[in-house]
Amino acid sequence: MDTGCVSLPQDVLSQFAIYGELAFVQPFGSGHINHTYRSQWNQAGTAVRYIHQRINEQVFLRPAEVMENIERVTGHIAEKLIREGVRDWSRRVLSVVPSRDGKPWVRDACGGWWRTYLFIEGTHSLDVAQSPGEARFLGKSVGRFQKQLADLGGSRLHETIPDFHHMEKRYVRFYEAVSQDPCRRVKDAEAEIAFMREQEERGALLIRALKGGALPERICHNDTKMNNILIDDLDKEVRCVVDLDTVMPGTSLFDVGDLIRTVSTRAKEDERDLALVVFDGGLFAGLIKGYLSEASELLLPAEKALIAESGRNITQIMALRFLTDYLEGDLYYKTARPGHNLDRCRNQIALIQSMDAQWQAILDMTSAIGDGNSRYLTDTGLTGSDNFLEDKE
Ligand code: ADP
Ligand code: GN1
Ligand code: MG
Repeated sequence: MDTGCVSLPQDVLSQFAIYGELAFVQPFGSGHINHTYRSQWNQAGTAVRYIHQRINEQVFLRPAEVMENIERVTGHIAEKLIREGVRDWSRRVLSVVPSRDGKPWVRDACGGWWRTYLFIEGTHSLDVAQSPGEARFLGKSVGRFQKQLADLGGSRLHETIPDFHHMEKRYVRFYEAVSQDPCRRVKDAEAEIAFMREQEERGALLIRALKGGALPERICHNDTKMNNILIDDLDKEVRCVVDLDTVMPGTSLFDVGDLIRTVSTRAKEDERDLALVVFDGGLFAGLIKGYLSEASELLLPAEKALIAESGRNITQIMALRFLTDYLEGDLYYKTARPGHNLDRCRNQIALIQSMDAQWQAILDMTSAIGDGNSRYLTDTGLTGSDNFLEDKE
């Protein structure tokens, strides 16, 4: 749910430091949280495009802190890329376009907060991965993102959504929704509620390891689902990780976990035909290979040991969040049809069940990749993994 001006007001656009004549502006992307638009301008005969977003204040209670984090993070990465001599650096990190009075946002007449980024041309994002090679690029990009931020100096980043991946607190809210049942929907979700109850103890593993100090706190993205990663239209390599609202302290495992959740299946997150929601070993292997090729030097053994578990864990927290939102009356995620959140929850549960059916093989594959031995695997026992074995470097 959201309040304020949802369409992009002209007077907001005119307050950003953008020059030229506006050609058009239209809604853009398939994100669940912010309101996103793309505009095109004529700047002395050249068409230039921008992304504008109204920050969802229901979700991000302190937009100024979100923008402070984003400016620090993008500034740090840009500086690094320029130092390294990367010529197309402005396609590899988001660039915040300030307001005419130098702020990273503009407020609208309803009090809403808007920001603008340069549109990264010649890229697209995907909701499902097509091949192990593509999965490898996606994994690589998140490993690189974690490395780029490992040496960010200064104070701790703001927690833009406190306890975002705190499974135990998510369960407290879930149980409240079940007991209060404000929309009388519990009766339609009994099997899913029972499944989530059974999984509660295992689900707490990651957050307990982080809070107990067994896992190091790192700056992470916290929302690395694949449509937050821009892929170059021509060479199909990843150019830029976007949607930086949740970049804040966490564990590296939240990010690799969300990648596993979204990249290791060929089914969309809201696919209703659950027979299609299958964990694909080929995509998974490509992804982990790419991720470790960048992140391996950074990660501690305790983090590496939980990589497979992280995929299951983040899938579980998403199943729980979709189900809670369904029970609460679809207050958080944008929905396009009745029961959309329940469909998403069922989809995520099916993915967990598909992982469980191949669990030992997933663990074996993960450690073989970690040890650099995956090429010796001939029969992995994973669905779709033959693709990976054939996918040469
Ligand atoms: P939400 O928080 O609602 O998910 P995002 O920041 O992810 O919003 O933006 C929605 C979509 O817009 C992304 O999935 C991505 O495909 C696209 N996008 C966002 N920023 C840019 C950009 N600067 N250049 C090109 N595409 C972008
Ligand atoms: C939301 O903003 P978007 O659509 O990239 C959500 C993520 C979920 C994802 C599920 C701030 O991501 O946590 O994993 O939906 N973002 C927020 O698709 O809650
Ligand atoms: Mg997004």
